[in-house]
Amino acid sequence: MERFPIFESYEFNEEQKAEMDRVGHFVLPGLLTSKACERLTESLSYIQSLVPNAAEGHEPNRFAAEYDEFLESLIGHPQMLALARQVLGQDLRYDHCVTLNRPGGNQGTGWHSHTYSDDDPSLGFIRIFFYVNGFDVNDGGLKAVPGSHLYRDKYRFQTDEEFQSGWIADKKHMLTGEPLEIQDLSVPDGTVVLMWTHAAHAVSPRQPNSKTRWAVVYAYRNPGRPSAARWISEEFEHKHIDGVEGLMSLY
Ligand SMILES: O=C(O)CCC(=O)C(=O)O
Ligand SMILES: [Fe+2]
Repeated sequence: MERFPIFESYEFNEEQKAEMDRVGHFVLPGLLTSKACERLTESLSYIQSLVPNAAEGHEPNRFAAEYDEFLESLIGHPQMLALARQVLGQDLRYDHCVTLNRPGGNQGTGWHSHTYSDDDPSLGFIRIFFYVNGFDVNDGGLKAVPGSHLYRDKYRFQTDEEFQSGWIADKKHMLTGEPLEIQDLSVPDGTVVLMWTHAAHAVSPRQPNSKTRWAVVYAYRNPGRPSAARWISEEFEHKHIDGVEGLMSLY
């Protein structure tokens, strides 16, 4: 597969890394090149067309990179790996690639976090979200709670109010002592969002008349623990993919 730049230039040094570690997510607005957005839109539309006839246990949205060569080629893209390593350090593994396309009227999702190495924060797990055509508040919009990732808790709440009274209310930011608060994000086309997997997040419903929100997430982690979200078929684990040598195994 032909390689071309997927990211515009960006800054991610110690200052940005410290923010990521304090807040739990980091937004890189408009990071994706226009060619990357074009190719991603094609690939994500293709995956979406396969969804109605999905094979249970090997769904095209959940094993997306196994169904599309361009999505596959991004797992080991040098710019993708450089970004993942800026957060996780050198020793990492690929974990999953899931499409997050949300057509008009999509219900979004309630508050939750994801788990990995819950008792040992020295092992990290990040999600790299590509929001190809962005999103607005209350229109397939990602919501987050800065500082929530430091708790490494697992929960599920449907509404903001339930999450507020059921979990947020008695929590303080572990480093700053500030009360925790819900943040509604709004991002332009081509935005990449990095998120520690333990961070609380939710997605608002997509408005009925809005076009499909095209998005995909790539996950990487430091090896050392089993991973619940490691959606890789055995065949794919052993496939030769440029740039992915040594990154596919669990440990
Ligand atoms: O659709 C999104 O923006 C995020 C969905 C989600 O909760 C996830 O990928 O973990
Ligand atoms: Fe999630």
